[in-house]
Amino acid sequence: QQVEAEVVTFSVPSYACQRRTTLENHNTVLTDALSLLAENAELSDEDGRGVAFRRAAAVLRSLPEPVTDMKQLRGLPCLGDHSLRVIKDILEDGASREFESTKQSERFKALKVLTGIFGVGSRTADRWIREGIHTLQQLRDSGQSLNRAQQAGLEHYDDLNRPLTAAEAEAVGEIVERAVVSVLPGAQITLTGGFRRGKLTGHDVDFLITHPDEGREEGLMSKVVSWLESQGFLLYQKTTRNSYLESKDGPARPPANMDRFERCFSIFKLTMEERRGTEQPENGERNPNPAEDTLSVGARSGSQTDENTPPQSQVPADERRHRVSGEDGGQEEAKPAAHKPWRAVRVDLVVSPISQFAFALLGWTGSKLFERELRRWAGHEKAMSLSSHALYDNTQVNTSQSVFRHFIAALSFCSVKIL
Ligand code: DCP
Ligand code: MG
Repeated sequence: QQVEAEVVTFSVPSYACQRRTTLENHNTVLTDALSLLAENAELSDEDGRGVAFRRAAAVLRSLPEPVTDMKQLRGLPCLGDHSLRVIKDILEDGASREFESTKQSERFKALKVLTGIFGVGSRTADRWIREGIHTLQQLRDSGQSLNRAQQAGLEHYDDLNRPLTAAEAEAVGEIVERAVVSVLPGAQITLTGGFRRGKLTGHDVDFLITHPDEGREEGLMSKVVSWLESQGFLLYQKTTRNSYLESKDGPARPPANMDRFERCFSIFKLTMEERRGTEQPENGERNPNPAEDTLSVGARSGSQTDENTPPQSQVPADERRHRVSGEDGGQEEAKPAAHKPWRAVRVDLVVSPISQFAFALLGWTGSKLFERELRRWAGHEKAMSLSSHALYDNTQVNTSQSVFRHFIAALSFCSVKIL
């Protein structure tokens, strides 16, 4: 950061994974606008534009103070013409017409509502909108056939769109731990995703499961699912099997973005008892009003994280509570729980063999932009391919030897500690 003719300019590395970004965001107005435009692009299947806006938002989020003058942005990476135009409008006119009109547009609102249904992606939502369906009621009245996931998504819409608190994530963690330990003692579960990065709220809870003896994790997922089902914890589940070793020539290189671990997309039924378990007052007394009770912990909502917030283990517990900044623009307060003694919660379970655990943990800690940038950095700057399964040295034919050394060396360039 230098002072140049009274204008503070900033210096920021190009890749998000090379930057340390705290949860404190000094440019929320700008990042909220760029994040909404990113979301609109993603929902319109314009991924390239979406990533460009996400990268621009991430750069602004990493700045140590508010931007007040376009001159401060000189030399910053990832700010394309389109993003600069939006920033300029906000700095000079107080608002971006593109941001305002997108936010108000019927199409954007309908895409948000419809893709808010678990199991509905942007293509399905687009098809429905073209058929005149913009609201949940119109969808219910339309007689459209919904698959099992979408039916569950529609049924539990309000719960699944209400942010989860860290206390609720912890309560889910206890259930998953009981399931895993009952069916395979010695197996280990790790919280991943946004809650591992120290976010105070999330849209789901993600877990990675492994066993210290290679191979013992095989068949684990179906047993865990059966246990959860038998105890009445599952409202919905769909398991996809591990396809990493399918190629007869050995491990196939996984596609750049998705991993091939055995994975269970599920919706848990989290009862008031389970939720209360993690926030029991010390004297053992319970709040007579359960709806208030569950929202008393971590009720400060909004999304907080960024492209390279350190994993939770690096953030002191006290700080986790208090550091708040907006990631996706949301500063929405958690609404009171519905008047029923349970809520639906999206939970993702992933099983990894111990030999791939480090890569899986890194890949599932996120954020999505951080992962994307880390892979781009590995590929472009280090000639390596990083996935949630392995790291390949693109310049070597047989890569198995030196990979881990490279991996650790690579991580030392990033503000990530995973082991
Ligand atoms: N992930 C990824 N690419 C995807 C999907 C997931 O890299 N297409 C990784 C990074 C994510 C993690 O998995 O951080 C978990 O995915 P989520 O969608 O659950 O995202 P978060 O947990 O980060 O946020 P949220 O609070 O919305 O759950
Ligand atoms: Mg998550």
